[in-house]
Amino acid sequence: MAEEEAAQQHFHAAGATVTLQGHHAPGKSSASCWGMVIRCRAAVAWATGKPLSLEEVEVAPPKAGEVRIKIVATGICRTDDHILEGSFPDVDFPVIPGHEGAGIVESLGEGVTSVKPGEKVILVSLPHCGECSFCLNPESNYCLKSHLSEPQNLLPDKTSRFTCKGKQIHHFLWVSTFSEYTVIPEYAVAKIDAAAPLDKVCLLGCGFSTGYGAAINAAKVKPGSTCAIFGLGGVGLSVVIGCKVAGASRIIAIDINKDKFAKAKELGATDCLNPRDFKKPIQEVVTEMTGHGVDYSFEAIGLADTMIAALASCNMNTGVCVMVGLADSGSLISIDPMLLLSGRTWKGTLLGGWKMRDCIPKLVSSYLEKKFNSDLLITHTLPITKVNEGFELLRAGKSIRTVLLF
Ligand code: PAD
Ligand code: ZN
Ligand code: ZN
Repeated sequence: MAEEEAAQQHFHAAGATVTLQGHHAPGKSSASCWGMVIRCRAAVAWATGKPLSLEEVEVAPPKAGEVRIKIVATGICRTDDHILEGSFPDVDFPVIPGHEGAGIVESLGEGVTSVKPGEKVILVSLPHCGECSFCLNPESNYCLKSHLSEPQNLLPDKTSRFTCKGKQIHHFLWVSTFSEYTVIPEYAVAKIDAAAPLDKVCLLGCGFSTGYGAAINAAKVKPGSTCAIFGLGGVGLSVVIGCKVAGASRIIAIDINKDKFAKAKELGATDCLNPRDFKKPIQEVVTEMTGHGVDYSFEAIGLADTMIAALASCNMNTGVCVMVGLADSGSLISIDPMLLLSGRTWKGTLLGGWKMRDCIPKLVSSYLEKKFNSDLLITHTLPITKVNEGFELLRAGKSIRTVLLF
């Protein structure tokens, strides 16, 4: 006990005091927390429907095949709000949410070779085990270790690395980026260029990559084509960026919050529509505007009605509709089968279809080469202590992306 106390130390990181407990591994730098429990700040969701609570948590060292990461910045995505509402499937409480994060490798479990302490990384909520049949399929980005197949509320050995006030806290999609330190399997870590600004590229961990990839990979938008995007949050506006980069000639941006239109236009939208300004259904408006409907439509809201409207907005023959928004778990859609019989394609995408671990480093390089400007999505930057304010801004429709800093 006395020895353990003697091994306790404090150091200052990004303005925060982090307490370490345990012993230094022989040969490791004394500045590292190798093999020790770290006490740090995290935003914990104790139950659904409650605000997050900022707590001191203990983060155990990584086990074999795991990496402990110091989170530097994390975005707030609507999916995190779905957890708080209890509408995201199969989440166990208490939980540390957050899945749009970037950070620095702090220490490694046994056998980890692909990253080193000090390297910059983005945490990927869609892992890549590299062994399952989907990982081995070059066309697929869905790994059978992903949450929808096997809940990622605990690490693969079915234990958590987080405790708070003597209670076990669950991981979210393994990443839990609302904690100053987090532990995840090596195959959910993407190493990125050391020049990347973490407070900006964190968005590539979810929202940006999802929307951009929905246009580039899922729809495969062609130059000169027409597109309609339902929902102009961080995800929908990233679809707008993707359509623009792909060379679409007409990009119709649709939202019930007209305050989103200026940003949509800045990013490449040619037309902005508020369904509440029209008497007829918005799919009829889009069809009339374009002759027979758009070539590609996207739903980035998560509502059954707008999913059907998006489907009916693309042309009945070669139109492709991509579903991106996350509907409440258990909700159902009913459509007229004639919508599909004449040839329309209706599909969904997780994380924009990217094999995240391989593709994130390339997307970061494209960001650094200024192929796209995802910084324009960041409307607010707040300290983690103001995490609930970040959620309020999102719910009030006042932010696109808030980046939280530790
Ligand atoms: P957001 O809340 O920032 O944006 C949603 C937008 O939709 C807002 O601008 C709303 O005003 C608008 N909206 C709401 N209702 C309507 C309506 N009836 N008609 C038109 N517009 C409307 O969310 P976000 O951009 O962070 O995320 C969007 C969805 O995508 C959300 O459901 C999220 O959970 C999901 C998502 N999916 C993936 C994936 O891998 N498929 C990844 C990340 C996020
Ligand atoms: Zn796999
Ligand atoms: Zn997300």
